[in-house]
Amino acid sequence: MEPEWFTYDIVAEDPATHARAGVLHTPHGDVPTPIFMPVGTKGTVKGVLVPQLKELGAKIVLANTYHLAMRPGADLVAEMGGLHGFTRWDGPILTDSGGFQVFSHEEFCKLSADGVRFRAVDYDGRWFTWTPEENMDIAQKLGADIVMQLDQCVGYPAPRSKVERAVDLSAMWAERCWKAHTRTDQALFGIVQGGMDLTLRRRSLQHLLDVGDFPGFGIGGYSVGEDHETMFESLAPLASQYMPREKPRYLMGVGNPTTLVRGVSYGIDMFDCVLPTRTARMGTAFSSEGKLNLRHARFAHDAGLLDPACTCPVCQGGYTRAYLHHLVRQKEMVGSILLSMHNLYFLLDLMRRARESIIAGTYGEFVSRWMDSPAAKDW
Ligand code: PRF
Ligand code: ZN
Repeated sequence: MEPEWFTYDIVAEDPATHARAGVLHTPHGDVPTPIFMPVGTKGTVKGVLVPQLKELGAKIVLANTYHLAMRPGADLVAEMGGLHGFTRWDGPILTDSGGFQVFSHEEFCKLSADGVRFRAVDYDGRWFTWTPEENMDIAQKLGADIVMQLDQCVGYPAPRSKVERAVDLSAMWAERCWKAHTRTDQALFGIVQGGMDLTLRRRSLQHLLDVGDFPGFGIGGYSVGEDHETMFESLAPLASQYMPREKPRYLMGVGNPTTLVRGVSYGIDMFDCVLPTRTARMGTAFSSEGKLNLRHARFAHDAGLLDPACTCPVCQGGYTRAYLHHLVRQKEMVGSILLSMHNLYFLLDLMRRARESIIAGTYGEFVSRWMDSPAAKDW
């Protein structure tokens, strides 16, 4: 059953590409699409406070069911008013199932008929078993606006038989998640798997369409070691020709600017990735000139702004590259914070401008301009 308040409106469709601009309505507010969603795995976007996230223009943030189930535990979060009450972010929240995290330590992960048995290697190393029903129980206690089904993500390259098994298992889990999920103020998204094979991708999508009327769809299993062209070979037709037009499409765990720009042209609506915040903590910034590594000695005497073309609070605040270089070299927290803010803004603003150009009917030109710009060369 589709929750009555969770609707997706398409506002505009670009005439030259498959891009669309829309609005996702959730109990904690509207989300304009296309959108980039900052990642707050453990209940905080690393280094960025809620008022700053709002100032940057974040409309929805992610959290992770696996990490929060380990620490502090779903019952504790529920006791504190769910993720909204606990974290003080009062806007829309999406939780990923944790399937991806569990399968990322393949040697400590066993599939059983009933679910997945895994070792919490990031925590105390204990063994846990999760059924799809238990996973949904945790997601419902955390109380995000959008929750993802439990799925199996396969790396690349992988034998076809392995990808096929993951498609079948993810389909079975989709059905069990669908049946176990009862909160009507929360939308459950199915996840399309199938590796780089369009036939398997279509099979996975068909399974989901057979299970129920999911209010939206994740596209998992990309950006797992393949190059960009390999990814788009199956992703482009999947998104632009086969996924239902009237439902939001969420490309999971992909955050480099050029992939966002191209993904939108194939009809992707939502993205998330740790890239902006993780690279920021290593001293790397997105910019209109391409990738900048602020640790580099060439910035030591650079009195210029981080990115003169950027309208984020950091670039507008007048911070020089020399200062950022110093902070990053000295491992000062504020260096990570300022770069995280700039990088998040860069992707949030990129999607905001993409949306405007879709509404203006000029997204094809937006893509060409981006691909020809120095910003595109490193990503
Ligand atoms: N499944 C889930 N989360 C994910 C992925 C997936 O395949 C990916 C793959 N890029 C990122 N996050 N549940
Ligand atoms: Zn900036």
